[in-house]
Amino acid sequence: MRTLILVDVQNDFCPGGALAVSEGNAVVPIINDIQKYFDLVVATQDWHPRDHLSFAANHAGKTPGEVIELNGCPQVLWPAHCVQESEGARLRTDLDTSRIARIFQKGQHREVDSYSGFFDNDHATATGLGDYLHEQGATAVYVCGLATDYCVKFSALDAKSLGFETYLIQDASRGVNLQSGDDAAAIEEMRVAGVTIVSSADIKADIQ
Ligand code: VGL
Ligand code: ZN
Repeated sequence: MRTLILVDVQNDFCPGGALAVSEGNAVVPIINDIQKYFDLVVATQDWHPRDHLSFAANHAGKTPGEVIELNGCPQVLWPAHCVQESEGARLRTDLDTSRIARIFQKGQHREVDSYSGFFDNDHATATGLGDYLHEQGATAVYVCGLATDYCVKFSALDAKSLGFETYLIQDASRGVNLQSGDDAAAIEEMRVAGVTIVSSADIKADIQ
């Protein structure tokens, strides 16, 4: 059973948004084009309270890009983004949402970030996505969206460690690239962990 996981295809991660990913909007038509090849489509949504401690503005004297320690974990500080109920937190309006069976929100706990769609960064709290996919009989999981070097990567690594046959759809994802090359390094990290790297063209060719 093939499942597509759409990671954080939200306004704030696209050009003009608070934490814009270069060409973030370019993933939308690619994703719209491939959804029909999957038995199940789910999405994740970064969904932070305004006082979230991953926001630089919530730490005196800190600026985005700095790294602090949060609950014993290194935490990159970000511009305020994907604040619950804000326009920036909405899924892109050009994303076809008609086949999305469920949306899993993450990053709601003020004191811990949640890059993965499956767990908070400290792995203490699950979002329910893993149990849901197991209940639905998902075996192969295809991950794409924003951003390759953060939420897409951690979602794919968790999918793999939960026992799913895991794929990254490379051209349907884009990276933040705080440092240039972060996206390529993330792809290599996923590959080494056993994630298979594919393109949207592979998906169409396989099933048609
Ligand atoms: C993300 C940084 C902070 C992502 C979310 O969706 O990749 N990155 N929050
Ligand atoms: Zn976030």
